[in-house]
Amino acid sequence: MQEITGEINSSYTPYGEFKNHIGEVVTVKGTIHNIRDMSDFAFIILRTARELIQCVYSPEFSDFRLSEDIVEQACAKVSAKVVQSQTRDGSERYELQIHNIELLSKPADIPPVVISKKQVVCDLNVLLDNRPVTLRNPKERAIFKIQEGIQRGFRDYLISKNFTEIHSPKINFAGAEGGTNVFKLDYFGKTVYLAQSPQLYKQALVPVYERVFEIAPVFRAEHHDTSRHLNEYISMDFEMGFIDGFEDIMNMETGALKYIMNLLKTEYAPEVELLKVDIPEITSIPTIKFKDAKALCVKKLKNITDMKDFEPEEEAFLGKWAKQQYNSDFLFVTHYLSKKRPFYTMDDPEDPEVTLSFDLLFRGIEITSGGQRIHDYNQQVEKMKKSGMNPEEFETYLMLHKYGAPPHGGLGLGLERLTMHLLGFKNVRYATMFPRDINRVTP
Ligand code: AMO
Repeated sequence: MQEITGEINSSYTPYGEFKNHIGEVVTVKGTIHNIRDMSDFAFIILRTARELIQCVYSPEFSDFRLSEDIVEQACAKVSAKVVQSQTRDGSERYELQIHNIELLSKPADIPPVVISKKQVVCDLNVLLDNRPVTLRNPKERAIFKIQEGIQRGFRDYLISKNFTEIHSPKINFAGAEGGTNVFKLDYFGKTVYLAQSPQLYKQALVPVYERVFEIAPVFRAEHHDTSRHLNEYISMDFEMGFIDGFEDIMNMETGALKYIMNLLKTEYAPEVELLKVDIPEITSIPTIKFKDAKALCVKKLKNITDMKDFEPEEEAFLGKWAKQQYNSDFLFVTHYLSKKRPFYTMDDPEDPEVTLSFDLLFRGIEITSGGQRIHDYNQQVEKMKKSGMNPEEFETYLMLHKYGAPPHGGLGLGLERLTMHLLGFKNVRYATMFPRDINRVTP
């Protein structure tokens, strides 16, 4: 009988560890990423979980001989002697002189797109159509390693601030954000909706845990094909109770972003280097009220027709303005118009035309919406009625208010949007592993 002990025999040897094995023959498992045959010797690049390891084949190193079976994308167990050498700039590196290659599997065909060069060069649709393969390219996979770092930073930071991680249902009785962009679903003869956000549930959990967060997919039936909208995206949400004002939410987000950027610089340095990521320096984030930001846009830009919200050009302009004025890649815009914010948003008691809400712009695009919520039952029922909603349909949501809730607020941060702007992409699909948009549900 084979005993399963839970011990994992790792196939991954980080490159840095080779320095402890100079002169020894080591075994590394990986995929043959690239073969460069130089007639009397060859470079064989092995792709492991996070690295490319250069191995050198020469008939002088051992009795092992390369054969036609050894092709790119074959998986192999390579035994090689670690020899210290130097790169052209004089820094130290380790050369793996191949003693043997044991093939573990062989591909049935060559990849449809060249993935073994530095960059995958093809049209966005071809890149996405072949995602399972194009993601193997080191630069492509680095994007989503960075994305892992962002989520991990968000999670670690919030846990350190006593938040509880939750998972709210994605099949719901109503859309949380209002509007028409909800996906309807036939649920055993009843109409239900895919979650637009965890809003109603994260609020319900404030009287339970005070501080909660969730990182999960949400669904928006966006009918238009834009470079920044997806139909399914990952929302990083938090909600916190006993706040003194919505500034507490902005402070928590600023702290989380600082932590995330630092984590990327340290623990994701190889990917940051590979993708030449321009990590923003955050000390503090400036804020501007919506009406003042609008006035700036009206002064500087032509043809502004919508006075209740921003067009993408206005956000782009405000991004540049924040950079020039405050040397900041981020800008909080606060006090959005009441008419433009969802029913759960608290109006400013000093000016009920506006709300205690904010958006965060990063390099000129909205990545976050948030604010203080209504916690008083009568006030919430009143606002729902004003918004044309039937409070009776929201009975379970209103339990939160009816049975006592602290002043609270929170935010939602779009993971793909943040990744997109951090990496300088023009289209959010580059920052989405398997995008879902109006034209795409595969792969
Ligand atoms: P909102 O609807 O503004 O707010 O969404 C919050 C953030 O989610 C991202 N986002 C999107 N990303 C990709 N594709 C989309 N279609 C898309 N729609 C939104 C953006 C946006 O800033 N419940 C509130 C948050 C809160 O107040 O807690 C909400 O969902 O980055």
